Amino acid sequence: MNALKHIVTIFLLCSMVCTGVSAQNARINYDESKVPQFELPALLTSDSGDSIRTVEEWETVRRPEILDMLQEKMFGRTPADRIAVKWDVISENGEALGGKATFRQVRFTFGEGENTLEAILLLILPNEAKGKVPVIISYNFNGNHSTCMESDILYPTKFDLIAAEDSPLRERGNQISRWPLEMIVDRGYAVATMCYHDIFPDRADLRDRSAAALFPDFLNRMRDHDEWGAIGVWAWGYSRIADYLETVGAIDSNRMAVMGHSRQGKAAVWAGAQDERFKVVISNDSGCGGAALSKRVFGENISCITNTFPHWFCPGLCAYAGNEQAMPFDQHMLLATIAPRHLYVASAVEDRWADPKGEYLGAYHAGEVYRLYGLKPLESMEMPPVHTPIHNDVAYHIRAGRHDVTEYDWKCYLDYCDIYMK
Ligand code: GTR
Repeated sequence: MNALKHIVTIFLLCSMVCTGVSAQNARINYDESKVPQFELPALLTSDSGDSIRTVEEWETVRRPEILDMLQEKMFGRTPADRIAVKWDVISENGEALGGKATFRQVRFTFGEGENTLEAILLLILPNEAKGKVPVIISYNFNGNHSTCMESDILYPTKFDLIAAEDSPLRERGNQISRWPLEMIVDRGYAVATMCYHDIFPDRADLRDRSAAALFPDFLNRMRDHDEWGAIGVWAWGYSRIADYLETVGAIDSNRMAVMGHSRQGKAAVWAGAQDERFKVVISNDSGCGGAALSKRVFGENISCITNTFPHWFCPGLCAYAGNEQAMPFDQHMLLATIAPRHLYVASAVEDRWADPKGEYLGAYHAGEVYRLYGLKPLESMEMPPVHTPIHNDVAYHIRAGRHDVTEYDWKCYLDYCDIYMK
């Protein structure tokens, strides 16, 4: 009898959870005709109501206001404190990729004493280079070992928290299709990649194992409305990788690009917004909280993202769950803070969850600031056809297929970097 009661209870609980999930899914809009009328917050009007007419006014008044608002209401505040970082080269293989590249693994040790965190960077340098090379910095999801077949590439430092003993994530090259390293190296670029779990293991309960826990006052700040979330910490990590690359003789640190896919694309644009060393900033399918306009409420929305990933943003973002029209900012403002540096937003046709049109419009509306600099942004509100990249100072493409990073995406990014970073 008791067993029966348990079964009934479990069944009832399951159906409650499922109804919750389907009720939430029912609220996801995929119908363009149901996109609400919305007004985007003005890029070129200051908080005190003044028009911003010059680059100087933008740089001294409006851009800092926007960055401050994004810290307060979306990503949380990046701590100003500097923490110690030590770099140790742990291996160097000059014969990687059939002799085309040198693979260097570098251990980053953040912090000192008891409270430290380790991360491993894989730096891939083209062997055929004449002089210093440009570099593309990009996190990977499944570990450095997932990007290639080289046998000596180490697992991420906190892999045991993320991947069980028999997990397919442990297979070498399990995301190799996202990393056409030979093509990138052949075109003269270095790649610097690190597993994002090394910086913040991507689970709400693992915050105390992340780089955030190295900062003073970490525990007291945890519930502050503007305490930084994982995306902020990943963005901070991108900058720490740039610090190291500035010390590498083979790298031209004036030509550093940051590229991220999806959640790492959100982190890439936030890193690009805050750190002007990134000369090209690439958002691959970054969607909600990245390039896509939130006020369209198409595909993933603020309610879903803050519920499913409570650790990604600052707690204050929850104020806009189901209430996007009250947001005093939108993603075109985030993208505009990257100007006059180069911005590339890319989408995939089947990736409706990320709202390709919203991603395009985010980049399009950022154009107002690029125009202030005399640069050429996206010129039409209409999206280009599939596989027709626009490589203006602000760039965009949409390709066929699903949420992913493909060789086509990389080829487009390299073509763009050839124009603006070579
Ligand atoms: C999804 C999430 C998106 C996107 C994606 C990813 O589940 O809802 O915002 O970040 O994950 O990172 O692949």
